[in-house]
Amino acid sequence: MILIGLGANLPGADHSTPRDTLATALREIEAAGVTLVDRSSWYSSAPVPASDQPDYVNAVAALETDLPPGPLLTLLHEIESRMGRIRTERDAARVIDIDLLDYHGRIDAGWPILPHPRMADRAFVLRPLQDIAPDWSHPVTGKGVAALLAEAADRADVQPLKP
Ligand code: PH2
Ligand code: MG
Ligand code: MG
Repeated sequence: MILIGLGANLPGADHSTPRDTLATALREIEAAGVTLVDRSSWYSSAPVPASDQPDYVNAVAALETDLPPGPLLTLLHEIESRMGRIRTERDAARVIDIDLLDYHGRIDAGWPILPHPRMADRAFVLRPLQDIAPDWSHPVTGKGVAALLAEAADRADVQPLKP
């Protein structure tokens, strides 16, 4: 399974809402020839670390593709740029962020780092991930998604959006 995390907390270049931006990004991924296998619900989450940024919309999707991790992440970054992402400092508010979380359980310390180095303690990733992959376990520690979520400091701040 290939898992990506999506997040947004600023309106898009075309004034789209964060949720519409993420939905458009998933269509762009499909238009690039990558199969969208599944998508979680949309979640609202407080920014981590806590700040006065707007709340995020987060989701996780499962993909299928023959692209190796590097070219896949390059494609995801191209889609971010097309949607108006401007990179400033780390954890800055953003129009869109698409992260490669897991690539068939591969472990890699190079680029991209796999699994995503901060996914294990982020409820805004783990909660949507649990929707589509409740049996997922962390490739390095073997811990299951439910156990990781129970330990995540931000778990109370992640709530499903109304449909
Ligand atoms: N992404 C970050 C940093 N903090 N907080 C929330 N709630 N959601 C995110 O997607 C997020 C974040 C860096 O990518
Ligand atoms: Mg990120
Ligand atoms: Mg990113």
